[in-house]
Amino acid sequence: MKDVLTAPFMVEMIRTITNMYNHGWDERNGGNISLMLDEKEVAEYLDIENVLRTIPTGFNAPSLVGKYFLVTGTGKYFKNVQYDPERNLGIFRIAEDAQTAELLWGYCDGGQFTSELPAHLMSHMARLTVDPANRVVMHCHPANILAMTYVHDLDEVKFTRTLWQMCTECIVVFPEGVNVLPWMLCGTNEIGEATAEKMKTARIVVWSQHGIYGAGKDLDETFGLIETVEKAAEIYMKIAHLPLVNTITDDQLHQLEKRFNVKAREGYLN
Ligand code: 2HA
Ligand code: ZN
Repeated sequence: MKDVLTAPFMVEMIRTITNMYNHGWDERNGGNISLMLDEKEVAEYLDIENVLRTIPTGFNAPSLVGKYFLVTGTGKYFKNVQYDPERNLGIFRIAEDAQTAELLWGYCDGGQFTSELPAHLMSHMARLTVDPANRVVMHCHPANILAMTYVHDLDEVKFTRTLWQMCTECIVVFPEGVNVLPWMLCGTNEIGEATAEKMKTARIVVWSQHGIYGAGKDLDETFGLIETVEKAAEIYMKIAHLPLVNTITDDQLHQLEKRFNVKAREGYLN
């Protein structure tokens, strides 16, 4: 059996987590990632019959039975993942009962998956219904998108339109816009259900006064998506208090749609 620390999915996960920490998106134990894995790729590195522990997830995930996930640990710091992956990450499979995680590797200090697992698994279920290629759910606390939720209207159309106007490439990267949740208590099934519902219509869900959720087919795409949204929010926070002299007009946004063959969310442009 090959060393799981050399697996491309593990190497990419650790690089991404380290990069997110270096961007200042994941202070202390902030943020969490779940990456869905194929059974075949897991079986190259781990004995999938050897369940180390079972951990209740606290909710039902019927469509994820038998699915494998690499997930950050609760209370763990992104800063430390690269130095001790086996303590800070875990690989598990969702058991037949749909509400138990079968641990195959990691959480070696007796720990367990992120407290935000409900939001992650429910978001995976929701994204897979609209995009069977979805593999990643990523949560973090980028400063500018967070700041924006204190000073901007949280209406999804208005919030999305402002972001599209901040950088030319935004409408190309997230034509479906961003969905926004009001402040809610984190770590609960309720915020998980609300996030998953929002994930059916967009790959980005902003958690007001908390952070952001992104979804995508791989770590690079999901990281890039959050990076683009956060860049737009940064521009907004630089200009929001200044007189606006120029913007990207709806006519120009329509030109971008044509040029890049994307369709803006229905009803979001004039
Ligand atoms: O895992 O970011 O939302 C720490 C958090 C909770
Ligand atoms: Zn958080």
